[in-house]
Amino acid sequence: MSWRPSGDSRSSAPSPLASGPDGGPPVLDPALQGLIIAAFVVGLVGLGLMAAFGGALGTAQTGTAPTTAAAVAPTTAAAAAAPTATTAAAAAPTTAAAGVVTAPFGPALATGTGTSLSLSTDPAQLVFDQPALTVKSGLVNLTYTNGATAVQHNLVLVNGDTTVAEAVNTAAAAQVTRQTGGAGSVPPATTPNLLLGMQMLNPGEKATITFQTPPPGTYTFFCTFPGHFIAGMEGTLTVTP
Ligand SMILES: [Cu+2]
Repeated sequence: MSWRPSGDSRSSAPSPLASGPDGGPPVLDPALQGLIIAAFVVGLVGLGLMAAFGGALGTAQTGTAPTTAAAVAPTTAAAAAAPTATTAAAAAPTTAAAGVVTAPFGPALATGTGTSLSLSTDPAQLVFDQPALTVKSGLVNLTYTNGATAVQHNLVLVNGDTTVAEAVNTAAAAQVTRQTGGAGSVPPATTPNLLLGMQMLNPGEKATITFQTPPPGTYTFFCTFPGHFIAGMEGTLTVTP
């Protein structure tokens, strides 16, 4: 048992026994046994390395999956963020447009072909080109033109006189902070005594409004652009039987 004192058999066993045989045939050549042990150790180490490497590969593959998932997750998040940003970007104009009146409105609004009526504004002064209109009761197709060169105008028809118009104009002025740009100051469609309202027209712009006249009588129309009604931009609509 002296030939195998410990695990350090490769350095001690071969030198004394392999070089100086004492006559008796060795049961097993210590050198060969050392080689076998060495091969066994190498094999174990190899297996250990393979196991470790395989584990590392498994870990690497396992790590690849999360890496892929992590890559997908941000991509998905980015993809989800993109539409959100797009939606937000699209929502901004939509919200702005929603606060700005872009079409005629009011309980008198109607459709069909009726009596043609035209109205415009002075090119420079804050007045209508006609201070008074007269129309037969019924359906009316009003063509309204902003004849100004630099300011916006609109047209609002109310069931009442100047005092009623002033109240509706105040309701319109309250909308300036809610609506954006120069298209503000349009009264809500639900404003009391409002018969017909419309969006702001830019200089030179024209719009055709079809409405059903109220019962025969005298009504007031005016412009709700800030300051225009106060400046005298109003007129009367007389409805005849
Ligand atoms: Cu005006």
